[in-house]
Amino acid sequence: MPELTRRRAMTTAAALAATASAATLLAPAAPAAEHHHGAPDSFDEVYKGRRIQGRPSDGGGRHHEHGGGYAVFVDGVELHVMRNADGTWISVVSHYDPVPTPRAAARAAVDELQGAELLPFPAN
Ligand SMILES: [Cu+2]
Repeated sequence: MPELTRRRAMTTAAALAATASAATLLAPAAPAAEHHHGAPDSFDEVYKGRRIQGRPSDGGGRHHEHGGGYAVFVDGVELHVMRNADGTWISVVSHYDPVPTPRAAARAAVDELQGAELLPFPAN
């Protein structure tokens, strides 16, 4: 069962990497977040069988930014999220349903996708 193996691997990695972020170890394509200005903490979990991750990003040219400074991924594909002025968050998948945290936005996206793959947001 690939999902179970994956979950176990994640748990093991998290246990081994007490200080280093497991997300960094498992997602080498993503840049390390070196500084963040009051951004929410990173997260990494399996929600409804899908891996959701979030971490502060320095906007190092990976894609256009709205000043969010925070990157969210669903199964390794970036989910474009935006922070509203009041501190709530939305994503491209649920633009009109603000939620309190990036993790909540990631979970809402998983709910919304209903198992569909997330397509990479077109970079320009
Ligand atoms: Cu955008």
